[in-house]
Amino acid sequence: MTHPQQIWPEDLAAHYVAQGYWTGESFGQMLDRITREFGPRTAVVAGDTRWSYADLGREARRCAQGFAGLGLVPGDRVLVQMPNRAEFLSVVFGLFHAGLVPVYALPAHRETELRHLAARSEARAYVCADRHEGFDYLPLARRLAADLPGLRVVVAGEAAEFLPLSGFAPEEMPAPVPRDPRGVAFLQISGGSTGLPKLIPRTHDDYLYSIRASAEICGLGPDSVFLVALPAAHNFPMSSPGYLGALHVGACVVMAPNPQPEPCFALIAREGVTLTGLVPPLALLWLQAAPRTKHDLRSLQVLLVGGAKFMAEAAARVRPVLGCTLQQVFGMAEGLVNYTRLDDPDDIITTTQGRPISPDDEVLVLDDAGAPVPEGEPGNLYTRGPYTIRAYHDHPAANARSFTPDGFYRTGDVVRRLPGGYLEVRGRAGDHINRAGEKISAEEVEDHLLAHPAVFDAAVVGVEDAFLGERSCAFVVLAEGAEAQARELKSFVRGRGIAEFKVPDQVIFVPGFETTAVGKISRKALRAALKTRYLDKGEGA
Ligand code: OOB
Repeated sequence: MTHPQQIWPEDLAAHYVAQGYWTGESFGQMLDRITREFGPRTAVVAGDTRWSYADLGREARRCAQGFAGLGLVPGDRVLVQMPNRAEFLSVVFGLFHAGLVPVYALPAHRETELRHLAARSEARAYVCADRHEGFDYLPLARRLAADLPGLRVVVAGEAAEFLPLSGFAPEEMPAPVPRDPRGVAFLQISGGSTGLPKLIPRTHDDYLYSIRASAEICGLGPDSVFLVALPAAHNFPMSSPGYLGALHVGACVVMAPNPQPEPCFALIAREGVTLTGLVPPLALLWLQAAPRTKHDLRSLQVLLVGGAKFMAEAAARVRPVLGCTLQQVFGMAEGLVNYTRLDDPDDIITTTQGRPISPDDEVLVLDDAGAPVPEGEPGNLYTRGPYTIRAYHDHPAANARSFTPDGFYRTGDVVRRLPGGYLEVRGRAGDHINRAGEKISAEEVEDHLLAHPAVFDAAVVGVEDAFLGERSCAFVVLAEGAEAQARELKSFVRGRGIAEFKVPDQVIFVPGFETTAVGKISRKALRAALKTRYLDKGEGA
C-alpha cells in the first residue's frame, strides 16, 4: 500500500510554516524534548503508578524497542485499544518513538469494529489490556488473531498465550526514528454517519499545532494538573487540550479509570486537579453530585465541556456549583476545534460553542444550495485549515462525499455564526445520532438489525433525551408471519460484537414503512417521517 499522505496545496503548507503553525517536530521528537526539559517532574499518575517525565521516556523507549523487536517497521500501523492507564501513554509514545502509527480504538469497541479497523488500516499488531470494566479482552484478541494471521498481539496485564507488554526487554531504543513531520502520525477514528468508522490520518505537524494552540487557549502551564476522565483514545481528552497539551507544557496528567463523579472527585482532591474535560451528560452528573461530595474540589479551575451540545441552562450552573470556569469546546476528530475563551463574557461562555483555534481556520456557513447565509442564520458548516484533514484514509467514496473539490471538509453540522466568529451548534444535517458524545451511524445499526431473520426492514433515529442529549430508537418492520420482542432484538444486536452504546435504547414495531407517491423515498426522509409520525406526536415508547 502507498503510505497515506495528507495533501495540503504547497502554497498553503508554506503559509502554515511561515506562520509558525507547522514546526517540523514529530511526536517522537516531542517525547525526547519533554523528557529532557521536564525530566524529574511528575508526568503521569494512574492508580498506584506515578511516573516522572524521565520514567515516561524510559518506558516509551522500552516499548519502542519491544515493538521493533516484533519485526514491525517504521510506517506500520498498530491497533491500540487501551483503557486509561499509564501504559496507554508509554505504548503510544513508544510507537511514535519507533516510527510506528497508532490506530486508536475505544475500549467500548468489540470484535466487529476491531476487525474493520484492523483491516482498513492493515494493522500488523494489536495492543490491548487484559480486562477493563468487567470485560475480558483476551477472547476478543483470540478471535481477531485467528482471523488475521500475522497480527502480533501484545497485552498489558495477564497475557495468556500472547506477548505481555511487561515482557518487553529493558533495553531502550536510543533515538526516535526520524519521521516526515508532514506524514501521518496516527489514525484516529470518525464518528461518521454512514457505516463503520472511517480512519482519519493526522500528521505530526498539524496535530502538534492544534495541541500547542489548545494548551495556550486553555491556560495550561507547568503547574497544571489535567484529569483524563473520558476514554484516552478519544480526540477530546487527547488534544483539547488533553493529556498531550498537558505533557507539551510539562504539566501532570492524572488518568481516571472511569468518569463517574465520586472517583473523579477523589482524584481531584488528592492530586489537586486544575482542569478536565467532560461530555454534557457527565457534566450534568457532576453538577448533581458536587453539592453532596465530601471531597474538596477547590483546585479545579477549568471544566471543558464538548462532544455534544451543552445546554445553556446547565452551562450557567457550572461556576456556581463547581466554582470553576466553563470552557465549551466544539471539535471533531477530522480537525477544526472551537473554544470559548477563558476571559469571554458569561453569556458567550454559556450560549456559544466557541470560536476556532486558528486565525487560519477557514469557516463557511452555507445553505443547502451552497450559498453563504447571513451572520446569525443557521447553515451547513464547512471548514479547512492548518489542522483539518483533506481526505480520509484510503476511502475514495467517503472523500467524494465529505470534501469539496477545493478541500473544505463538510462537517455535517448545522451552526449559526455570531459576531466575533463564535459558533452556536444547532444540530446535524447527517444521519448520525450523538448519544452522550458517542456518535452512532444509523445505517450501521440498521444493518445489524436487518441481519435478524425476523426483521424485514429497520430505520434508526435519534430522539431528544434530557440526559443523553439523544438516545437511539429503532423502528422495525417484522417479516411476514415473524415475531420478535424488543429485548430479543437488542440482545441480537449486542451479540453482533459491537460497542454497547450502539445497541438501540428503544425499539418500536411498526406495520410498514410508507413510501410517498414518488415511490422511492430516501432513508433520511424515511427516518424523519417515522420520527414525526410516531414520536413527535407523543405516540409509542
Ligand atoms: C468530538 O469529536 P468527534 O469526532 O467524536 O465528533 C465530532 C462531532 C461534531 O461534528 C459535532 O457533530 C459534535 O461531534 N460535537 C458537538 C460539540 N462538540 C462536538 N456538537 C455540539 N456541541 C459541541 N460542543 O466530539 C470532539 C473532538 C475534539 C474536541 C471536542 C469534541
